[in-house]
Parts: sequence; structure tokens; C-alpha cells
Amino acid sequence: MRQDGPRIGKVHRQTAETDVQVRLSLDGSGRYHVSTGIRFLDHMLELVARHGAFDLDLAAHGDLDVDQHHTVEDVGIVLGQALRQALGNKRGINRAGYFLMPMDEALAVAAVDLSGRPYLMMKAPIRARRVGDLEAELIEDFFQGFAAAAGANVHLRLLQARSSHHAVEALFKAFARALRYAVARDPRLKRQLPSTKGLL
Ligand SMILES: [Mn+2]
Repeated sequence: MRQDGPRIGKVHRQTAETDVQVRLSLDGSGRYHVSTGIRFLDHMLELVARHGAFDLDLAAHGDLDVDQHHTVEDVGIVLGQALRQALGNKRGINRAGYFLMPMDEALAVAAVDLSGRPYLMMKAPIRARRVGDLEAELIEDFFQGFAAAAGANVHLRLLQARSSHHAVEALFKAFARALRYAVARDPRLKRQLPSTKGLL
């Protein structure tokens, strides 16, 4: 891979429960093609692509006749795998990032460290059982799958909200923008690893 070329991850993961294909470019321009069978999840992933300035092609076919759990979690996992692949050895990136995102009355914080240490801390009580057609409790399973597969430390916190739609949207936008900064190349670090440990 060229040092300044686009960083791309391509993953196809097939289980008895889901079939998920992802192509993620970290150096994109916010273009997307997303289809998961869950319209509200599509909406959130499209936000991630646009606010992260990624290019994202994602197609998921899951056992939605059981429920949405397998599909939502596996989309998180495969997105995390694609991110990890696209990052390669992580030389020259910012590594960590955070963002505070308002969406009208809602306010969400995301902090991301691409440390290789998977950990999700999410404190975001969503009042509604469903947001659009998405079962709200699965949002945490999505981010859990992502953090585990990406080897990322992800903190998400909802500080304020009335509308559940706004709350979830603010969380995904904050996540995308924190991630955008974390994966961005730091021109001063050049090919240095953003760690003194010697491994990330
Ligand atoms: Mn919306």
C-alpha cells in the first residue's frame, strides 16, 4: 500500500445467521451504499459514512425473522474488522479522537482510542423501545461488536435528549466524527507509531 494511498478494508463474513459484506475506505468523501434490511440502521450507517468522510459499501442479509440482534451485532463486528484491516499497522495516525455532537435538543459525546484494547463504555439511556424500525437496546450491541472487532476503546455518552431519534443520531454522528479524527493521518508523526509501547 502506498503511504498516502486510500486505506481500504474489505470483509465478507458469513455465518448461519448473517451474511455481511463491507468495503470501507477511510480516505473517502462520504459516499455510501448501505442495505441491512433495517431502515433506521441504514440511516445511522449512512450518517457514519458522511460525517466520517468515509466511503462505505455495506450489504447485510440476516435472520430478521428471528429478531434484529444477529444482524445489528454482526454489522458492528464486520465494520470493526474492515476498519482494523484498513488501518494496517496504524503508523502515522492520530489514534485517538473525541467529539461533542448536538442534534437540536440532544447532546452526545464520543471518545475513541484505536489502542488495540477493545472496550466499550456506553451510557446512553434511550427511552423508546424502538427508534424507527430499530430495536433501541441493540445500539449497544452494535458498538460492542465494533469495539471488539476493531480493537478500539469506545466511550459513548448521551448527555441530554428528548427525542429518541435525535439521541441516537447524535450518538452516531459523534462516533463518526471522533473516529474520523482518530483514523486521520498526523503529518507530524509521519510513519511513527502513535504509541511509546512499540505496538498497537
Ligand atoms: Mn434522522
